[in-house]
Amino acid sequence: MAKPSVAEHILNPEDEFVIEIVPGAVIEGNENYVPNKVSVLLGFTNKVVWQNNDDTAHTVTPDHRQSDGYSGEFGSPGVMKPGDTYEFLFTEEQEVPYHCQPHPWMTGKIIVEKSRF
Ligand SMILES: [Cu+2]
Repeated sequence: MAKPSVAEHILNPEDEFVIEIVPGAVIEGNENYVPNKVSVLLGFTNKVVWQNNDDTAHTVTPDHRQSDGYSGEFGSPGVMKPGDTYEFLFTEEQEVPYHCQPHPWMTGKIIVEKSRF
């Protein structure tokens, strides 16, 4: 399928949004994805980067299969080792609940919204 054409400001947003997998995230009850529930704005912060700062491997896995018309399938390809990052460019409004495959108590959510400006 051909990629949809996407506005330049959405392809090259002003900022990236960083979500840290914090040290100790592997332990149930600890904070894990920080911040945990985030709204990002198309054209501003729709490029999201997960950074694994824990000393354990983790994943970013959608709760339900999720794809973006431009960027394709969402989710880290396999595990993210300590120090690894995973980035994804969201180009459409969507809600993305996700979790860590080996540690299902680790959960987060991204809400991608249209800018009203
Ligand atoms: Cu994990």
